[in-house]
Amino acid sequence: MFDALTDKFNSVFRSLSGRGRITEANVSDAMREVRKALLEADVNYQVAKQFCKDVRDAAMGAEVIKSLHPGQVMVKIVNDELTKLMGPVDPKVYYVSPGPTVVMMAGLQGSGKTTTAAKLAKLIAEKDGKKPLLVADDLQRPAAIEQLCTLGEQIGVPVYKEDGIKDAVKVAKNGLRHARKNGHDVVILDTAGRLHVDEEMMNEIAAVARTVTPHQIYLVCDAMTGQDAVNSAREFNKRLELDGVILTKLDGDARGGAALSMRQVTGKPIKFVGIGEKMEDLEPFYPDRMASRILGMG
Ligand SMILES: Nc1nc2c(ncn2[C@@H]2O[C@H](COP(=O)(O)OP(=O)(O)O)[C@@H](O)[C@H]2O)c(=O)[nH]1
Ligand SMILES: [Mg+2]
Repeated sequence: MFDALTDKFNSVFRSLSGRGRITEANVSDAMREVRKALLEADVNYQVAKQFCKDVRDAAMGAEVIKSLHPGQVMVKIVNDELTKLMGPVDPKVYYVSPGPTVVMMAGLQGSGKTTTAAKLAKLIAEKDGKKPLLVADDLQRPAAIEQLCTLGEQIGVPVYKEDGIKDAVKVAKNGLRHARKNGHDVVILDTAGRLHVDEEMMNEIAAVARTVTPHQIYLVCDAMTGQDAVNSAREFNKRLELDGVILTKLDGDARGGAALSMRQVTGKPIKFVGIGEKMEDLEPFYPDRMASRILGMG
């Protein structure tokens, strides 16, 4: 994960530690290298620029230049700034009482909504002792319903579905009713995505959201698509009251641009990350742990 960035940071720190004394110019050179590395990692341009400025300011404030161990001081500063960049975030799922708590998944096609809906159901059933119901509300492709049913079976969570119906608002409403009747305290709605943000998809998902008024809306984004993920998140955020982002496929993301830019560009935190295809491959997101991992200390 993010190997190129880790290597680059480490070589920058090494170059600072290797000197007996460093100058302000050395720090500036180092930050130029860091900025280049961030841009190569597909971090948003403004975010990279601001990040480097913040690190430089903090470094001057901390008098890295006079320090006996400038490399170490810089590691700490960069670690803190990376943590700030991605946080703060509260990765808890909040439940309403009386339930059911309604959680809606939104996102582009292929981003991992269906998989993540099931992963999340498993997580909250096991960790929070909840009794979730998955609702198959992606009615665009028949295979989508089947896919959710297969996953539901695998994790032992029931799936509400209606075959041969195209009205996502109606199925969402009926799903909610079914949950109430059957004592489910959480409802997780899987919805339809498109390949790109378009009006039809946004209208449908906004209509579902208006009808069932979800308590939490998570946007599912594919980390491997880098800045495209961040830009589409910005579009979704204009239309839906997002509570946070679930960044999937982090296991296949060598660069890290989406993880590092998401919070700053969209204003929404990453709440969970997907780190594989298996049902247990969903983790709460902790900015400080991610920062340490990026710096090769995790
Ligand atoms: N490696 C990896 N694959 C994932 C992850 N999340 C989802 N996938 C895969 O991405 C593909 C699309 O996922 P799907 O849930 O069908 O996306 P949807 O169209 O948004 O519902 C599937 O093959 C999933 O197994 C993840 O965190 N890591
Ligand atoms: Mg799907």
